[in-house]
Amino acid sequence: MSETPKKCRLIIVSNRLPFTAKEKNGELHFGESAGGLVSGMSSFLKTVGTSNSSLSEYLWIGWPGGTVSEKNIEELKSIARSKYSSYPVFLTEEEMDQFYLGFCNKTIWPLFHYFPTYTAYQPDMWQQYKKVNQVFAQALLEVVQPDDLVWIHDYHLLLMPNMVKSRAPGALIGFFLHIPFPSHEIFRLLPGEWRKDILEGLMGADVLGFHAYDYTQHFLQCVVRILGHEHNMGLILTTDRVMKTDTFPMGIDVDRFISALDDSATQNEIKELKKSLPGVKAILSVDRQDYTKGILNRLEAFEILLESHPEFREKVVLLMIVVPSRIGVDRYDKTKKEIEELVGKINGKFGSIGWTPVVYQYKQVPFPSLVALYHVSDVALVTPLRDGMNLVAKEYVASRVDNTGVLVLSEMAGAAKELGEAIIINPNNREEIAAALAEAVSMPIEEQQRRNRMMRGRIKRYNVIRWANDFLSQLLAMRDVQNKFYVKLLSEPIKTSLVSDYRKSVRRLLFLDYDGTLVPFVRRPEMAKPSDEVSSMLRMLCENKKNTVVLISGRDKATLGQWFGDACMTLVAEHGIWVRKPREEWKMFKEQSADWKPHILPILEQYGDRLPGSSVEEKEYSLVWHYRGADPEQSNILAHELLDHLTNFTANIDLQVLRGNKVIEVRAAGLNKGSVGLHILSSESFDFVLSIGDDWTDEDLFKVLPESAVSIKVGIANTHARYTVQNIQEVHRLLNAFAGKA
Ligand code: GDG
Repeated sequence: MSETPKKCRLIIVSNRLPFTAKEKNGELHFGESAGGLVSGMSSFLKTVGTSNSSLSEYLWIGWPGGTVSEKNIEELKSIARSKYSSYPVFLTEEEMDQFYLGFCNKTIWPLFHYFPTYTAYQPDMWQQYKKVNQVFAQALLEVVQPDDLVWIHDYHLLLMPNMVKSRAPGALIGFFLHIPFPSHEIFRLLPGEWRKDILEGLMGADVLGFHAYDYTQHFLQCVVRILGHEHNMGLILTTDRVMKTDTFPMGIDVDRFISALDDSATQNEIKELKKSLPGVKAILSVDRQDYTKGILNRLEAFEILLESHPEFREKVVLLMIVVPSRIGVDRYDKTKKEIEELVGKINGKFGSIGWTPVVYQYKQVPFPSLVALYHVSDVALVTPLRDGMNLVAKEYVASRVDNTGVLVLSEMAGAAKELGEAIIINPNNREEIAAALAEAVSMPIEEQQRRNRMMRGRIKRYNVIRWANDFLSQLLAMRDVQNKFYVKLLSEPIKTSLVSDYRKSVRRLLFLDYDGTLVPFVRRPEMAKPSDEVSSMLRMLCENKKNTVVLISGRDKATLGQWFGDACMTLVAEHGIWVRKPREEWKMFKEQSADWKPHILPILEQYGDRLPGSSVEEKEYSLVWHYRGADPEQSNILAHELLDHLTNFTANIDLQVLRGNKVIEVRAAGLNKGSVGLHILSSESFDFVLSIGDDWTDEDLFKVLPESAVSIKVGIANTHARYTVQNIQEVHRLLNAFAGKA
């Protein structure tokens, strides 16, 4: 009988909890808190604990919406737990304001929505942002248990995944960003330390989700350019971790909108609305009051429509709901004023006794009224200048149960990727919006239905429950993906037994690669000189008479001779072409010819000239094109091109062309670290053989070593080595333990 998979608990973390708790006269008062995330997640959370769900229960962590005094903390915690399955994060209103109205909404929000001129770069705001992220991380650490799934939401908590991962490495963490992730050109406007911390913060997640493919690509582009990590189909392997990025367009709870239409409250609203709109077509506009939503552009476009199409006067009404938001941020207060002035201007210019062109309401309307508005409006006008997704567009389409109605939608909203049958407009072009409105109000019913049928089908299929399940199943699947990579990790017990085997042995052979194994990579290879720590560690290993230490590298013999000439170890240069035993001269391992070099060198030099930051290294019997210092995206394209070029060129010559870690190397075929390593191994009888390396060239050696040998790859990857370690520091720890300095 197959075993039923164990259910786990879900922990959601977001800035705000799904309820508010405020103190009045020393007493706690509870209320509901609204918003797209809360309503979307609430629909999904109803499925938690049911027989179809892989989740047993959930806990929601966030700020409850007010300052709570010491004496009420326990009561709040207890009600939060029992009534709302929540765990509150305690911050005062003042701290929250500095955070939310500061870095969140004066830096991240404008910049990520492509408003660099509205963006503030204030160090004190950044400090507060870091501090609040720490407070949230701490709250999570107080409750998280080993098998929990953690799902952190949105731009307020960009640093949190890494803060949690570094203190609870076993926790499975998902992160979803509800706003756009901007292109590198925009993201790089942040000061260096901030952008690095933000990317590293996000990379602490095991799965990182975005609404749209473009945002995922932008993030990956920033990661490669700023942190230098490449990806493979969204999977990023750093030396010590594997994480994944993917696109999950958020859906809505379609049934909630459909069934709300049957409620008497909604029906009454519909009746009232219809009465107030006799013989006119209604155009609906609903958003939070935010400069990203393009409310002004929308009004200007409506003005152009009335100007250029007098036949629509007295025949159309713009129902404009603007929901108060982020009051206290200057930019928002200013936008509100501008909207109200323009509404006044349009109504003054075109209005008549029986007709108000723009019916403007600055308030949050109750849910039944919202559904009624969706139902009676002939057109929904959604024109954000940037929007992560935009749920209003989806909700309008969902509420049109007879498939009538026209959606005019900005191409800058994530939703436009899924709702291609809408009339798609560029929100910066008022004339285009006005033309779209004219088309919308005149569109034949059959055409409206044809378009909506397709969109509704899609929205129903990929609803909010499917969205959340998709995200969480990918998160759960990450355990297996990571295990494949982590299975070889050198654990403490294995390390202890290796050290014990080492101490018991009497003839030891140690193959050590240099760059990326003993010292980190640097931009210019000549700068990777051994540190005092590395030199003294090598000296201690060499001075032990039981050890034969072989430094086996791709470097040229001049550099190795200069750095390690005095050490009593064997040096192998150019990946096995040259060998130098202690206190002897360099000898060629196998006779080589360099006749081919003049033919290949100009090709590499041409690529060196084409790609700034790349360079050509000429060794005696090999040539290398290095591109670590070059633009990562351009260099990837050119590296492919060069590989192609060289592979064709060398088809009939006995050469090998190898792509390594930011290098392409050309050298004679049939010689590698494996062949020279085996030769040294067979020269004596050893009872302890170890090989450590980080690169593809070390795989040649790992592959051919006998089973009794210990091979260790630095960095997580698919490898022939028996074990992996996560970084250079671990190599140092192991070698120091051998040398008795653990
Ligand atoms: C962020 C991203 C992304 C609006 N007015 C009223 C009301 N609403 C509800 C709507 C909708 C939600 O609020 C707004 O969601 P949006 O997606 O349109 O926009 P943001 O608030 O900016 O949300 C956005 C979203 O996160 C989800 O990831 O799509 O891009 O910016 O559900 O129905 N609800 C009620 N009265 C109103 O007056 N009851």
